[in-house]
Amino acid sequence: MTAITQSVDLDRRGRVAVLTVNNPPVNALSQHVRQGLRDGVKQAIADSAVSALVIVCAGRTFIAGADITEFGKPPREPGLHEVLDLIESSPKPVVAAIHGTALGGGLEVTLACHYRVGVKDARFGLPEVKLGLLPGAGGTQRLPRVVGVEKGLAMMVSGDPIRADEALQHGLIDAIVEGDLAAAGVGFAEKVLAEKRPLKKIRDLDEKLAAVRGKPEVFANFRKSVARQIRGFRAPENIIKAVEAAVSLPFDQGLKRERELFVELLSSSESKAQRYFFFAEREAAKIPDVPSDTPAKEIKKAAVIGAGTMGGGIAMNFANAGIPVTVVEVAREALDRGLGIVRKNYEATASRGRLTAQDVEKRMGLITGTTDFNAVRDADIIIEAVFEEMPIKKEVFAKLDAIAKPDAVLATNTSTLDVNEIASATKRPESVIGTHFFSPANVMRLLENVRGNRSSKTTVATAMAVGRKIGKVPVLVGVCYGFVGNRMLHQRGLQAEKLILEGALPHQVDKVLTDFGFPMGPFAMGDLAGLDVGWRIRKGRGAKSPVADRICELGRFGQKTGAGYFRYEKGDRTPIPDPEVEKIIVDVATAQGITRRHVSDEEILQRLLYPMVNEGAKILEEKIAIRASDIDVIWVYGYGWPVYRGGPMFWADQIGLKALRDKMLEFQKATGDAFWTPAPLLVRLADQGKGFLAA
Ligand code: 3H9
Repeated sequence: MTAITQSVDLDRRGRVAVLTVNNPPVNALSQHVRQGLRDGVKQAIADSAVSALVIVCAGRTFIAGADITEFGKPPREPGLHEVLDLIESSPKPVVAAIHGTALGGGLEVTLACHYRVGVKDARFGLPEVKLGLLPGAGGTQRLPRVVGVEKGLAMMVSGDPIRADEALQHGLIDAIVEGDLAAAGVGFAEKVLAEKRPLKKIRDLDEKLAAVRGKPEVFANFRKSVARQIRGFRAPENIIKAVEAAVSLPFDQGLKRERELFVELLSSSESKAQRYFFFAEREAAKIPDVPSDTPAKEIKKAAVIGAGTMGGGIAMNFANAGIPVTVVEVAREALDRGLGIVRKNYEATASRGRLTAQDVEKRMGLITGTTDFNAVRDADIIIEAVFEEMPIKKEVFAKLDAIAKPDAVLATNTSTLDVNEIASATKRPESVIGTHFFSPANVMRLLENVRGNRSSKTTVATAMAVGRKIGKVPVLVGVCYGFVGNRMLHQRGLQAEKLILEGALPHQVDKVLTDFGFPMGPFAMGDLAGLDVGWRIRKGRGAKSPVADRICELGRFGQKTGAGYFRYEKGDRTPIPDPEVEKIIVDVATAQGITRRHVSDEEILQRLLYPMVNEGAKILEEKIAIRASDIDVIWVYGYGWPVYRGGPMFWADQIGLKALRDKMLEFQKATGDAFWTPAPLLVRLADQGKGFLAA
């Protein structure tokens, strides 16, 4: 075995050379990997004792793509194209032997090989779109030549990988192999040699491209089918253009076009934000004083207290992950209703073809409903999702304390209440933590794990691990009213209310945010969630929100009553501006002596989002969030902040904190409202010319 570089070895098995890439953790195509592949392939070609080559990877996966940390830095030789040219033009057959995930540049390496074999559980994909990029090493030109234009477009625009059986069916791999992978690769290479199979170069294939040549409707239809899903993103359109080039241009010219389109994306703000976010998401898993080797409790059984909308959704997460879960409710009727909704949800998914009837039964089989609190006795984690009232929560926790196993994690799904106070109802506050799910709990990816003053490291590590296990993106936060997400959202809500009194209308406010990239604005969101909830809470507390109160007094509770801030046609969720609401707004403004004026879209955006950033700064200073990027992860996964704008803190850094602070001061001067006082951290960073992320 010869070490070509620190990450690539060359070995010979009979007449087959085996190049092994070993660049943990994911075998990214760092400079030394590219060099190792180039020099290793050259050596093998030059070696007269070698008749064929196999490329294989050590560790947990085949090459998972370009090394993302190298993007934005000066390019270093050799480029990936040079390596791929060399592989493709090798006079000796090159076979890629694949396990784990062959992604991005990794899949592109295999597409330059003459043959590809993979193990049964390997995955194949071009996920560059998720980084705001396109496959820039020939992927847009080669993939459609193998799998066809429509399949290629679908794979590249979604970025989702396909399984080995599907890859085989589409000709993306030549065989599924078993046993030792390098040996299987060598065996396949021997077969190629013995059968004198040709050097299959994907660049020379044309049949699947010819099938759509002169049929622009194929692209037009594709664009139409993904229009909603790609709104606001830049990369998908460039991918489509690159594939159009594959169809209309000779291979080398197509590659040139791909390069231009790639370079355009590489320097785009969207890709910069998406690449930042890739690392932000992974960073959120790291907790400085709870290292990754902190023992987490294994969760074999879970329990949820409360079979309401949240409780049912939370239970589904466990069932989906194959973990048995007991759902406890006080009354049989409420329990049956809750579990009935869970079943309806699963059946709806099955009717869309995304679950089989057996899956539905299997998952329902993992959920046990009961009215007997003692049934939680053997659960490793118990999540309380009862009514949002402190006395009730404390009563539940006192009960749990008496029943639960000594080492069980006791979690509360509170969205506003003090986790420390809830923990004080037990004799084991170290086992108590908040697990704040977002609605619908079985769909939304965000999980705010709320660390109490006394939550133990094991409790924290367990809540983070279980979050990942059930498919969530857990972010650890501290205790404060509303935690991170809702606390920031509240600031936005206050301004939204003011803006409509000053002169904007709900649809204008909402449009500014949907144009920015949010799936909906604050008023449509209120209508979706139901306006009556807030109204009842306000009445209980003697609080007022004049416009919202008047709307509720008319029985307009939002979508469920066909009207709220907007009106809705039967069976349609499209918000339609309503003159009746406009009249209420104008009346309230008049009663408050406000002279309505034209409010620009720019002002709306600044007034909605700057206060959120300011609150984020306070949250950071209070150490409620560990780092600025965690706040961004919360906003992207919990509130639909467009990922191509990175998140509020990243976005603020792009604007520049000085400009942001100055604008806040301007609003403060104009209104005399202390609301606009910039947070001390914001002021400090602005003075130092720094950003939240570079701080
Ligand atoms: C591309 O290929 C462009 C081409 O077209 C060529 C153009 C010329 N680079 O996710 P994990 C790190 S674009 C650098 O927790 P998992 C990651 O940050 C690329 N680092 O593991 C983490 O570090 P840390 C196209 C990378 O098992 C550690 O590896 N490819 C890269 O849950 C473990 O990652 C992609 O977009 C990278 N490419 O999932 C694939 N990838 O431990 C991106 C990962 O310090 N990667 N790291 O936090 C993935 O999707 C997942 O990492 C993967 C493994 C599925 C592979």
